Amino acid sequence: MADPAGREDRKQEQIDQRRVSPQGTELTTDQGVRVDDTDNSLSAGERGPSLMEDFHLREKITHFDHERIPERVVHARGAGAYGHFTLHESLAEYTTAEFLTDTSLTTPVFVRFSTVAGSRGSADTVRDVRGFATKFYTRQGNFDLVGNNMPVFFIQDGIKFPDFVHAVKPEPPNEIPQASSAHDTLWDFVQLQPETMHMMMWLMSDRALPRSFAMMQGFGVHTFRLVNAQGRGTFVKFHWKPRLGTHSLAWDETQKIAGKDPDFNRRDLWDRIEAGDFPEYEFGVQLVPEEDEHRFDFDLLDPTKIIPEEEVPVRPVGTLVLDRNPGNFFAETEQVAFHLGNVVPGIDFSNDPLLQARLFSYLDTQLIRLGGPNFPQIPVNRPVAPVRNHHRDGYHQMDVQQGQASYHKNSLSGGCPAVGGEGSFTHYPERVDGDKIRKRSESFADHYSQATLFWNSMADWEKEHIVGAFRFELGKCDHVHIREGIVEHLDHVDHDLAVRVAEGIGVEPPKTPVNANHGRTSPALSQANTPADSVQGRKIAILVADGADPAAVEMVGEALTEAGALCDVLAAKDGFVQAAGGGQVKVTRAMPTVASVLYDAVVVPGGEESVRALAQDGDAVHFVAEAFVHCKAVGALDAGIGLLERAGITGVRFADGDIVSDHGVVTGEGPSADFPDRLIEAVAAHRHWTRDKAHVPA
Ligand code: HDD
Repeated sequence: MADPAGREDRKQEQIDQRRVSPQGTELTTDQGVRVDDTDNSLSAGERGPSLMEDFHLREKITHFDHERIPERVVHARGAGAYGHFTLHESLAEYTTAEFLTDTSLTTPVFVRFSTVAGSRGSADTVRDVRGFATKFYTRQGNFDLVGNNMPVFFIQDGIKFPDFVHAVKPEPPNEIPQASSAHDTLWDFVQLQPETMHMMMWLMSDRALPRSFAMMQGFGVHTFRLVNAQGRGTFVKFHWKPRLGTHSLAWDETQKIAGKDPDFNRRDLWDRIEAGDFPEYEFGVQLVPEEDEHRFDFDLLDPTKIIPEEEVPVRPVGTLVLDRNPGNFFAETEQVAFHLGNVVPGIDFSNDPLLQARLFSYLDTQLIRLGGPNFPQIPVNRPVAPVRNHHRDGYHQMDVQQGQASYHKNSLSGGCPAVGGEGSFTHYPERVDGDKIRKRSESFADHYSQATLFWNSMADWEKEHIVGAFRFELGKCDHVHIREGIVEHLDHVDHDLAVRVAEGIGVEPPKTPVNANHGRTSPALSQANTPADSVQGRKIAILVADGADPAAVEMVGEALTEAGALCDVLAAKDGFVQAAGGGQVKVTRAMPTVASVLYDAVVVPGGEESVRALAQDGDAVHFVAEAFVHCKAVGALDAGIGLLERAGITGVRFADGDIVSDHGVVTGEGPSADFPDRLIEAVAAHRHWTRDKAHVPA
């Protein structure tokens, strides 16, 4: 059935049927008996003991006692949203999956983004991989693409997953540190398991610090297989590319946000959707014919390798838009259950040993997490395709199954449900033979070439951030042999990298390179090459005090809002400030309730008196200095330039009659209609990483 917007959304209807609203209702027990008092226990006299007979008290407390379920063993912290997937180009040549072949369909989806290592209550902005899991509610059943924001993984074989997770999680004696890889056990694991090196390069890069879930790539990681109507298989890697480009926070900023607003990414996702600024991603595929399986200098089955986009281009075929927030975090985001084994006809697996282990793990973990085998009946997990089988009973059975026969084959229900009709899932009949062995394939042995490729592809500022991250993380390791071990591995990746890291952590730098750098690059890997042309959803702070220039506040606010950004006028106190020349300027937030790290840019409008007051306010001076150090766009008009000087900003050119935009610092004198445009350009560029900032204390 079509929804008012004219697109199919069976999933939304299905969820809506289960929504429970308190509007216009009376409080009842779980048995539907109306309650007269839920504030006072039943007691023997006003000051007497409570009575066992109080069934309402006991029911209320019992339910409360059982409200928590185990958090996910990894990816515990997450945020989700509904949306829809549309296909622009049919992949019928490669697959029979209807949602990838019929361009007239709109497929409802639920996406959950997550961090990996931290607990449910940990901060959003930690250095970590982000999960990017998508449930497509297709007409042929659910397809789950359970990916990450990095295209490779730490290990090659799933049997190592418990070891890896034990190493990265807080250490056993004291459960420290929370949601952080900067500790001995993780790096001990890494130095003894060099297949991790490629992923560690990604983890130490800015990819681990996304500005927004709407500015994050997604990857299916493994090589999967598409199967077409003739039964022909084609290897495939799945990609998500954000319309807003891939952008990251500064490391120092992430740590401060973790205290100021631990829900930073979650809030950003929620607010964007509420504001109608819907996160959007392009869905792309890299296709490799089966006869080309061995044409690469790595094994397609090795999940620590990418197929460089320059070798096999990503073919954009569809769009994902997230346009609806869930109505209840627990019911939807917490209870959603992804499983790599949820595939539809036309999509199949490869023999990647990590993928194969995952096929076991997801179903298994949901049994304990969601309390039994009927979790697929939870509204967010129910497919929109009809479910008919002989599964029966179990904890929390929601369906009232009819009929005498709960077995196949039967004659009592007319042989139904029947099997093997058109559109059934048929496993790809890949021929497999070999000895029963425990042995890693030789084709998985090169652990460094692609780590080098990643390093070579980085801009200088990205390299600086990576070196800084290694120094920070290894600097937190108490055991010198672990630091030394990592430097040794880094020398296999790149000599310069190893030397720079070693110099920061008190380890003897390697004298000569272990091996020559192969010199290859893949420009697609660098965030320097990502789209940076939109201010959509960017947050701008405008600092004012009594005497602010109201025309400048209005000009900047209107232009940026028009361009899609969100502007907050900040002052020492909430309410209003007096405008220069009379009138008032409305304050959106009091400065002590926010911080520069929660904004993408700061602007100081003119007004002599206002700027004099701001210059005496440590919060305001720090606000500007910190935004500058975090390489954000900084704007100032007229007297406002004085606050930039007061904040110690030097080394960039300021306005001298004309508007000047220098490394994202945009200044202007006199009334100028061009100022907002230059500011918008500076904000859209995201960050001005090459700015000289070491001299500014913040
Ligand atoms: Fe996993 C959750 C992604 C390897 C076992 N994984 C989980 C989630 C994501 C990923 C996004 C969160 C899903 C959600 O939002 O509910 N996992 C990956 C990727 C991997 C990967 C991209 C490598 C390519 N995972 C992996 C391995 C195993 C697991 C090798 C075990 C053998 N993953 C799990 C799990 C989780 C999980 C224990 C925890 C909670 C859950 O499944 O539902 O089964």
